[in-house]
Amino acid sequence: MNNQLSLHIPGLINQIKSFQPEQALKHLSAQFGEKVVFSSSFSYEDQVITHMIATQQLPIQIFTLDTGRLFTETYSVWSSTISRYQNNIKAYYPQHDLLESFVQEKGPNAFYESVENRKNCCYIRKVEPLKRALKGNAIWVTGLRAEHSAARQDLQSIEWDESNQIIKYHPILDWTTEQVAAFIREHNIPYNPLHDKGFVSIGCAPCTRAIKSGEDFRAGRWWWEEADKKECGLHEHK
Ligand code: ADX
Ligand code: SF4
Repeated sequence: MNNQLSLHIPGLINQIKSFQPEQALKHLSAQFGEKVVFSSSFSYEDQVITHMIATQQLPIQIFTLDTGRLFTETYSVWSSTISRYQNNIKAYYPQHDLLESFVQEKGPNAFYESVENRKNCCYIRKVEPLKRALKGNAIWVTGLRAEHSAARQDLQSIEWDESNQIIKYHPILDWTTEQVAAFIREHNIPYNPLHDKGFVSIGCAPCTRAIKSGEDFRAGRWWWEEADKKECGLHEHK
């Protein structure tokens, strides 16, 4: 932690500790202006945060990482979100030269063949574009929730991201699934219909499946890999 930005963390934790997520987002954007950005994968959680940002007209740039392999349903909820909120959602894409040579060399579904291929695909389609999206910003808002995995239980709602040199803020880290669902219902927020079909954590289509009741929330992500390999590099702690 040698970046000047990280010095804000203790003060911020103190300032927002009694705030609801809506108020905290407002407070952070008042303090850091347009240097607060929010990454949305149009998940249940992300839709809650988009609603909070849009209805308060906060100057927080919402962005998504379009891997090119998302579910059709994800593109539909992206579209209905723009219609509902009339907001601007910036899409980041993989660098075409990196992707072209990767697919040329390894084939379109190389992620099933090895963890190395899978991590390279995630790097090209998500991590590298994420780095461009975060560059020069101060706060990265995410929809991470503690319930999603054991590794996420220990997160703090405000934390320092060493690899991206940015402050991360997870406004609904401690919300339960029921709280998220109730908020979505109450405000009639558009959401990904796959959530009604057993999909909990939704990423790219070839790498996500529905889970059975009682299974770990992230069991449907990269299900063919061992649990300790399942991280895509967006969030370092997993
Ligand atoms: S991942 O690391 O496994 O891919 P997960 O799907 O749990 O992440 O989502 C956690 C948070 O990461 C989301 O709430 C969102 O902030 C961010 N995120 C994940 N995927 C994307 C994406 N494709 N575009 C933008 N943000 C994303
Ligand atoms: Fe590639 Fe699958 Fe990672 Fe998406 S989740 S970037 S398709 S390996």
